[in-house]
Amino acid sequence: MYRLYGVQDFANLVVHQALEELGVPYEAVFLDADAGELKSPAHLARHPLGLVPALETPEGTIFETGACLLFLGERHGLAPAPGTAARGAFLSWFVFVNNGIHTAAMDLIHPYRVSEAHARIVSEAARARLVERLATLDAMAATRPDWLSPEEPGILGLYISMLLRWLRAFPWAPDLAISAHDTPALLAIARACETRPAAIRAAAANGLSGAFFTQPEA
Ligand SMILES: N[C@@H](CCC(=O)N[C@@H](CS)C(=O)NCC(=O)O)C(=O)O
Repeated sequence: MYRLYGVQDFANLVVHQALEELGVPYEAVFLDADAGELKSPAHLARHPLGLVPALETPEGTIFETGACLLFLGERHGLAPAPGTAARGAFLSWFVFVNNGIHTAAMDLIHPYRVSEAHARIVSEAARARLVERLATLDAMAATRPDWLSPEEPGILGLYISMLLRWLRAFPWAPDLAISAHDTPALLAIARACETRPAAIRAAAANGLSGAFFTQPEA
């Protein structure tokens, strides 16, 4: 039995969708960030930085979105298994998304964390990096590897889809938003993901409906 700790529509969304797609037993626990529950001793014991997601597993609690997804992927599927021919390529692109796109998305959305005085410049620079990296990712996705295609659900497609939601819905300034429609191969994956019953169920638990990945409302 897994227990996923999160806040509605935070990064736990994608872990929630993976758990639901895998059909493994889990419980989702939503914390109240405004009430300080992320910084409570109980949550700090799960996540040293007091962030989400944190995933309680039979072997202990793990944190970081990428770690939670890779852990579930190794155990249950939705990714090439360790030791298979596709694992190396899959890992390369997964880490690229986690390290190159997720982190840049944070700067697009929360540039004041880098510099309050230069928030616009930080967000614009992040946007430029994201546009370039998304084009690279889109070109790869257009080759439709088994582990990243609209036909097959997977942890990488779900992860990319959630990030596309954020880039469109939550940039620091509205004119810096990035549309999934600029990256057709990624758009096709996000469209497929947002119509899967499992992803819809998890999205609903996070208060989301409609085209929550491709046409999100902030
Ligand atoms: N690199 C971390 C980032 C975690 C993170 O920043 N989570 C955000 C939600 S998307 C959070 O918990 N924010 C609450 C806060 O900043 O207090 C991961 O991928 O898990």
